[in-house]
Amino acid sequence: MTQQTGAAESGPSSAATLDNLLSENRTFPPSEEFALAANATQALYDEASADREAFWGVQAERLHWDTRWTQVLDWSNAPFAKWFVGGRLNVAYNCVDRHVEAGHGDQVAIHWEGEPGDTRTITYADLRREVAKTANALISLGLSAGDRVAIYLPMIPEAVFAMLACARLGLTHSVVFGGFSAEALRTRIDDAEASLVITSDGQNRRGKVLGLKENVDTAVRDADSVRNVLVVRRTGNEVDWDDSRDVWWHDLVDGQSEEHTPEAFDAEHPLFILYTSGTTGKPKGILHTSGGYLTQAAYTHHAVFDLKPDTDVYWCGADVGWVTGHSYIVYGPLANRATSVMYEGTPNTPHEGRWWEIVQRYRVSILYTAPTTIRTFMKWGSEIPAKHDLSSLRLLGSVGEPINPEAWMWYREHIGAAATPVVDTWWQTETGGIMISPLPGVTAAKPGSAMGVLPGISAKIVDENGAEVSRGGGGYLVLDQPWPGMLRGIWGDEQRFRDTYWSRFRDESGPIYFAGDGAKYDSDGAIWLLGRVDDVMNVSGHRISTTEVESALVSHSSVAEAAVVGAADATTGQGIVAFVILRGGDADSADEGAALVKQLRDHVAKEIGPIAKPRQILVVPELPKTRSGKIMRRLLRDVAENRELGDVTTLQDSSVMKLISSGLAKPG
Ligand code: 6R9
Repeated sequence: MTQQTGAAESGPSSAATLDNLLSENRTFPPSEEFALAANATQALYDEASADREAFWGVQAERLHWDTRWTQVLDWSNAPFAKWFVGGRLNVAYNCVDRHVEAGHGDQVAIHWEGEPGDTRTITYADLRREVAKTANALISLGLSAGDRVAIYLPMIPEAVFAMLACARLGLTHSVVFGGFSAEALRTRIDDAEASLVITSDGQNRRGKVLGLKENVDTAVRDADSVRNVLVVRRTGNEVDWDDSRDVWWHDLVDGQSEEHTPEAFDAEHPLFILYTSGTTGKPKGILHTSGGYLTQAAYTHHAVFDLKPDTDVYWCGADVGWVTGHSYIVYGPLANRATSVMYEGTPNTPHEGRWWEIVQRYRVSILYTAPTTIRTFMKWGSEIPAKHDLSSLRLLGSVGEPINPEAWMWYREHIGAAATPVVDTWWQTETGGIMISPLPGVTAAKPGSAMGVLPGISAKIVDENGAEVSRGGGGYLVLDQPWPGMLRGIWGDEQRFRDTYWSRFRDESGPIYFAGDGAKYDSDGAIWLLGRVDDVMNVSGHRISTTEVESALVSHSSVAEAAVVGAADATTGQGIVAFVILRGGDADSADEGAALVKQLRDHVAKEIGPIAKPRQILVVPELPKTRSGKIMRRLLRDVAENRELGDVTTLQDSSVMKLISSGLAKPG
């Protein structure tokens, strides 16, 4: 790996812990009872390997198609895939109406719980009405198929109504996480040229009200594309109002007709854009389309989470602002007629047992969350979940970053009564749905491993020349066959799409997809994910690019230069550590220095969002650079993680590291 330029400088720092991981030999097969009743059995692997495309054709039958496809896959124009060619469907009809038509209108779709404790119960019949009304409202605002809509909302049911109303009308939504700043929102609105922004007055966060509408006001100030802002009243705080642009949700949506006839769209009609961090400061608008995406979301949700729609209560603790929320709060579960829990707030408001109270109240049987959340619960102590009745849980899932075996064990033991299967699911915004995961009724899972590729998916680990590594070997994770939920491009940037994902490796049949993750096979052939090999950090499961944070820092007038690394963090997976060189004279005393560091942290939060706030900012006199001027983040990570320095011979000036390390010895 060390011969690769970009990758080597910032490769996964987990080499030391890897040996421990790979000696992990505990395995947890499903109980006989679970295996016997499981949705997915060994037969699924056999069917998929017999004929992959036919297999996906069968999976697509989970959906209602107005017009059946004529060809499962057209890969003739790789890397631009077409799945279910000629097929037509309506995504929202598949997630809502057809369940009502089949007699399940009274089934609860969403048990929603607000942070302050208010609740709403939304049946499939309610959902059908709300989505129809919202769709009619969007029509009345002059929107039509192909237009882009930015959705900037907290975790309230209107977020789901809005997404589904867009899907129903063939509008392409771009959900922007409510924790992002006005600036981040503006970039995303501009890039997609959204004509409508849907937001709320504010959001509840740890018992406080945070303004959302005010961020939108800032973001749309010079956004020519935006004609209207549709505002849900959630928190009741005062908001500025522009009569020519702003519309209250309750004024517009509530009075609409509850009837709306869905139109069928092409399988490749754009469903959504979701922005994710890349290795440059500019986020990438990942584009997903309809038929293939929904097929994979529904199939994986059925097979990996073993959903039994008549009896299960499913809860994915993500936010709709991330891809996990798209595929496993909205599209997958609703396509499968799940009864879900949706929770607005933070896990420790008003107390650290809030999640377990919710599990107990709704008898949640399937829970899906991220390792960072699990580690937080571990830190709070196992006596907290122990006070609640969690006996309804029968399956646990993890996503977002590698899960360390201790966290996996704790999750299974303290949340899953030492009995439930735990599925560690690897996938990305770009993949649309889960790619690598145990099947809960089949796989004997090892704590910390995502185990193997799902039936229908093809992936391997290759060395820098693209040759598959042998058991025990590590390298780069690639996806060597197209899959239905795959991204169809980066919005407005075909070249970046090719360069980022398809230019690194190819095989005899064409380009193959480079995931940007390091991985390793253990001696049994199980897959262990090792983290990103590019300049992307993973903080609490959120992808944040080092460059993005560096750009934010140098946009502050006191900063001359900045280098940012992700350092191992016991709770968040990685923490953001920034090294900054100040412009002369800005922080002459220790007090001034401390005040400035605080200012810088706030500045990053304002530019990107609170999730990008550096854990630590270290003021340094110099940064380590190679002769070609590339910052050696690997060395900075050594410093940030208090390790012996690695090889410094490629440094232009090897005394720099001494300077940095000695500077850090000082308090502050
Ligand atoms: C779904 C999601 C994608 C990146 C991915 C990888 C990391 C996600 C993981 C995992 C190890 C898992 N990642 N799941 N690493 N084990 N089970 O998180 O999408 O936000 O796009 O992040 O997250 O590094 O490349 P996204």
